[in-house]
Amino acid sequence: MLASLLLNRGIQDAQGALDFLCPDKSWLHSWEKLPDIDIALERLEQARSRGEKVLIHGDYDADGITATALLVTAFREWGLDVCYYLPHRIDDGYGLSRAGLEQGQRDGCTLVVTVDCGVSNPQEVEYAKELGMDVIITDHHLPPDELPRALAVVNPKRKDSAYPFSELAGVGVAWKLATILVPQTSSATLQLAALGTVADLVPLLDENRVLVAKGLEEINSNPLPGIAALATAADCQLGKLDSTNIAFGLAPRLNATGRMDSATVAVDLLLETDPDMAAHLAQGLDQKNQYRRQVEMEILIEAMVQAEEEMRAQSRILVLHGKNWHPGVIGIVASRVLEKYYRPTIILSGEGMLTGSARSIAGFDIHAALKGVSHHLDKFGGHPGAAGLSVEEQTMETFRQALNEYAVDAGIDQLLQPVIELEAIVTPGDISLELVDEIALLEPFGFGNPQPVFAFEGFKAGSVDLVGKDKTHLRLRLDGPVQDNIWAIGFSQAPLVHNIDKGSFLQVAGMLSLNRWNGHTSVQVQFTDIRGQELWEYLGRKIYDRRRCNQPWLSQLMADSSTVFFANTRWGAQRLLGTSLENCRVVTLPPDKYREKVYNLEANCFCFLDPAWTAEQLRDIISLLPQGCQIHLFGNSAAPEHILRPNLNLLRQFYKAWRDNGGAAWANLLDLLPQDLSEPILLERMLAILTEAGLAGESRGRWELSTVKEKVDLTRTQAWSRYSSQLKEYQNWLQGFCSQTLDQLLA
Ligand SMILES: [Mn+2]
Repeated sequence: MLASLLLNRGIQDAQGALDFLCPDKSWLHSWEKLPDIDIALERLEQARSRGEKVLIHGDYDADGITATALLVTAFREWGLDVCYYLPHRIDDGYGLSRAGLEQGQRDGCTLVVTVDCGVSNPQEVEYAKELGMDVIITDHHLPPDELPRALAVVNPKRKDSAYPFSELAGVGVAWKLATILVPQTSSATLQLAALGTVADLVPLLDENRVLVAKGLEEINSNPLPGIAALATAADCQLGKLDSTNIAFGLAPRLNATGRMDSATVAVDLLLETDPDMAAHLAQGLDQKNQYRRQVEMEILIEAMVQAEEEMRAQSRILVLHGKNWHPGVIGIVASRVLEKYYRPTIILSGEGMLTGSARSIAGFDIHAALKGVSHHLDKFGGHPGAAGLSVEEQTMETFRQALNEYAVDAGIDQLLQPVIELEAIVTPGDISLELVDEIALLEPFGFGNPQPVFAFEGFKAGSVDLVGKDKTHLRLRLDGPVQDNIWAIGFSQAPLVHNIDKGSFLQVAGMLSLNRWNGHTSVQVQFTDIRGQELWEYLGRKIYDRRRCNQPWLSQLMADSSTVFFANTRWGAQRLLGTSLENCRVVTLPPDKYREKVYNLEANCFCFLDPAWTAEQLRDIISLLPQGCQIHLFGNSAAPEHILRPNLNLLRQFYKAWRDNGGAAWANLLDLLPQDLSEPILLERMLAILTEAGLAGESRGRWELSTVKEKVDLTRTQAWSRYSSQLKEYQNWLQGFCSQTLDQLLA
């Protein structure tokens, strides 16, 4: 298994495997191969010997923040006088900034060293020179054809670079420079390099893997006060931090400062030596992050409404716009919308000139798409998966159309189905604690080295349950052939419950992990998708058979407010829906004249709590529902059959109660029925029988009892015999409903 996982990661020989499994600093590439590094080093030595002041210019994301903190740490230790500047996302924009250079000049700096930026800023480099400062660029962004005329441009992505690995983060390049000045084993710089490398989503392979593995070791044994405080603020367990904690706990908090405000405070935190002060600063970052989440959620709600409209209009690329959407979070919102609809998404904000952020799906190059329609754009730039742009508000509509036409021509329709990359097939006999340990050798996981996702085959669905506070998680037991069961959990995967048929074979996509509980360790599957047996289709509608077992499928349908529930009686609906009845869309079906209640019902999901009154009716209703919808058939074991034809006992009791009460309005009469049978259809039928027998009559909307002189046989009325045959038919239908196959039922 391990060998095939290594092969999947492009590792083909024993040495490669050894290097991968035991990441070690000893085989890192020599810094001497980095372009211009000797020039940079010479100028730094000169600065140190002359006692010059050096400006470190970073960037406002986690990569730029950690890279700045790293060089400040290393330069100070080496004996340089430094100050630092991070651009402001909204005031300065991305990259080397004039305001920063001016501040450096005021502070008396004569040398600027950039981290994580600068290679795309030729004009700012010229400006720095005008201000009397030399410029050393360290960066990892793809350089333009013509490099800025800086003293040195240290960038492994330069066309003329001889450096063997080009995927370093900005902080990785800064770390290479730092290792020349301070020992390679310096704990502080390793920690910062690991943090920024994970956060910047560069592939965790080659040197990045070593940096992250070694940096995590340092973070877990002897964390910088700032990193420890940040981890605590993020609810991560000190000493046990992994790359996932960094990606989802620490990095978002670092990034939040630059999204909502100035990121300088994040550098202050990483440089802080006093634990109390660090805790205070980390709290501040955490609050910024909470604020970021709140703003993001508000925008997301508005964006989703627009996205729904665009989906209805069959847009291939979602272009959404809000005047006041915060430019610092539109990139994250674009990712969220993409997750939900799996369409490339562009979020624009502002008035007049709109600025935007684009995110794309696998296989669709959004940068190329923007280039293809660039005559509608003011500016654009980025990568195949993510890009930035600006466009005039007036041209937004033509841009949207042109972009969608481009996408269709580029064959986007082939790509709109999300794909899960499965690494290997796992069958019941394969699973063991040892296998999980083996997989753990591939850590740290992240971009470029994902935690392996497997296809689990040969398992049947055992017990199924919705769990969690809002019942949004799905837990099920995967049953192997010889009592080798394993528990599986899917976070926020409750909707997948409809792909599961208890007792039948499943295909599950998921990761293996250990579940430690009550001193007991077991293997569990964390799944992201489940495929069940092929669905049964009828007249182009998908039929889900839940006649034998209502839960937890019914709960999941009740949680979706758009589901339409059909029931024969209000009482029957109450039996299955309980107190949620009031919040659900319930349609009670009469035995006849039901069609007007079913026409034009708009929903994707319909649910029969009772199987209608007859087979013909069930088939007819299904044919009236929208093509492509889902239809769930449930079994309602306690259907009140006698509603179709009241029994004599009930008629007698009703007659007596009526006589004693004297109430004659229709609603009052309904109250005279036993509570569990208080259904309009029953009352109508009782009145029809009584009227035909001459015991009751209606005049001007009021019902009156008639005086009886002789004994009346109600069973001789035509209404009685008509209802009796309906009842017989219904009883047969109910009996057959649970015992027949779907083919037989709907044939
Ligand atoms: Mn970067």
